[in-house]
Amino acid sequence: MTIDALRLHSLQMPLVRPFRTSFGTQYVRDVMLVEAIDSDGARGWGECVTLGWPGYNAEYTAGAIQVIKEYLAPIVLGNDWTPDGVDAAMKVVRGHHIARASVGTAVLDVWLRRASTSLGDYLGATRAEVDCGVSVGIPTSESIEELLEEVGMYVDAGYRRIKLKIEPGWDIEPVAVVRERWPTIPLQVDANQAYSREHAHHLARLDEFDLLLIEQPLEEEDWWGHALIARACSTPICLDESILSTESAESAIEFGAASNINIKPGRVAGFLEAKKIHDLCLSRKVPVWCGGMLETGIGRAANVALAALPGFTLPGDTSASNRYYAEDVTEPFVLRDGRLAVPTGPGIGVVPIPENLRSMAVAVEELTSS
Ligand code: OSB
Ligand code: MG
Repeated sequence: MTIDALRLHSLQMPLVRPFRTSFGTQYVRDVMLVEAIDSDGARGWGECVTLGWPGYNAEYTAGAIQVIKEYLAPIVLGNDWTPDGVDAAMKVVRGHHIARASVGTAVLDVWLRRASTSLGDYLGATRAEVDCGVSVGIPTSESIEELLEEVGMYVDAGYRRIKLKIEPGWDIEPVAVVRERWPTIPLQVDANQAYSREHAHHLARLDEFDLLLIEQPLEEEDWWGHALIARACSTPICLDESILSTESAESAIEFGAASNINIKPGRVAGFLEAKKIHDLCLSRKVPVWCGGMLETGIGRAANVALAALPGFTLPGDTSASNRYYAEDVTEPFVLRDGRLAVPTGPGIGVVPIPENLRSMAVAVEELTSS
């Protein structure tokens, strides 16, 4: 299968409400979709899940587009690929995992569509639907009432787990009031690296609220710090930003820096690496769950297929389309009984609605080998 063209669709999608985390606030999702086209005209899609600025990790959308144009497209275009082959070839570009994942997923999608195989079947999905959680930002007003209102809306919608974003100054109190209002709902928190090692005893105050986990309290590279936090807290520590590969996942587990892992296919450079991390964690009995990056229906379809693997025993940040967007670029993903259905069609199983793609696109660039 030879890839003749990569089309980069840059979209601007207004969020239904601002999403504030410890690293900043998003009002609009600027995201890029990669469309890969092979020499027979077969097409596939991959979502580049970078944010618009380097606040979550070092990547950002304009940088990813640059890396794809300058370095990844010349590797991929005009050559004959298998999914493993293209991911391995792109490793000559250090870092830039999200950019690599977007191209690799688009190529994988073409390949699977040609083989009439769904991504779920290809990865080894064992479920037809997945349990869904929801990630709740810090209210821009910093109002506890507003937080309770938003969480209440998601609980009423049927979400099976609530994740609260925290930062110093917005942690113990919001967690306490949400736990008091919903004494049994599965609850967890995500700090996005906002704390330091000195906060170990402060974070241990969260132990009384029966949380599933505390996600990424410290900086990405602070392995020892996370091990210290894990010793100080009885709540399990989960890593997101720190986990970039199967090797970093194994290091985190062996080192005692994490006892469960958020797998984001973009952050680990693609779905094949995501599956390897899943397989490792399953063999070690380390629970994993599928993270999210405010994906459109394209990224969501693929994430839901991954989340259907047997080791994904915790609900993921795989929420319904209407948690993010009034209108999605694909047919919307709709929550039923707190779950999303795994697409069954070939490849990722969904495509953009042409009219929506046109109206949401702010730029389209076509890269070809000639
Ligand atoms: O840290 O998990 C995170 C969104 C953007 C960047 C980082 C994160 C998130 C979320 C939202 O928590 C998850 C989602 O619903 O897509
Ligand atoms: Mg996170």
